[in-house]
Amino acid sequence: MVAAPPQPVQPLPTVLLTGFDPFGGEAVNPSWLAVQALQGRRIAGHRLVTAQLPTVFGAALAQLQALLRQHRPALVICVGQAGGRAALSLERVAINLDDARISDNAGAQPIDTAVVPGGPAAYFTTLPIKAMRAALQRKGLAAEVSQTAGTFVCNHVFYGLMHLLATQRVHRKTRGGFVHVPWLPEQGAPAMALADVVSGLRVAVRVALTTPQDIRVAGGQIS
Ligand code: PCA
Repeated sequence: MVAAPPQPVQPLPTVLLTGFDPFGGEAVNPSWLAVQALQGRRIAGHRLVTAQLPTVFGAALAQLQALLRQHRPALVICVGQAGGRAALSLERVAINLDDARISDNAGAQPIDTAVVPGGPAAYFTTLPIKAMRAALQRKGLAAEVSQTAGTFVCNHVFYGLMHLLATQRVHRKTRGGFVHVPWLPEQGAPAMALADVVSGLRVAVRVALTTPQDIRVAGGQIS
């Protein structure tokens, strides 16, 4: 019998998950606490890599760009905190606008400026957000499709991500989007327990990796 030649070990394709550092005087940011808990996990044949982005206009995007170059992920989900929201918010649209109500963590407060000068007004997520919402709700987790990621650093990173994925050839097959998470109970109400945020993100990643075409169910708002 002839021995089979040794097979090269194929590294698993990666999923990049990012969270943010605390901002606005808060002690924690649940987005990073939840994302961090998933470092190294395997989901649907992919390996998760995680990183914390600074809540800083410009610097957050520069770091995200370096991470994309380093990991060439198949899927990118950026996660941020949205105090006041009660559900995992699957963001539909990123707009080309920075308009900060508070300073970022470097003291900057851009007002009415473009994320990418000359870029399109908006990008849609390429995540199957309706299928993600359905799967999250089946698990008993509060989830919604959101029509705005705001105009602070989260929208800035979401827009920058979608612009990079849309314009850089190496990333043409990479899916990406943004999820906002509620406060933790110790930060205020409404809140979601950290364990629920973590399991919600696992569900979100699995559905994004296994749902090529989103389902078509209503998810809009009247106003
Ligand atoms: N939330 C902020 C920025 C960092 C974060 O976690 C936002 O929604 O823009």
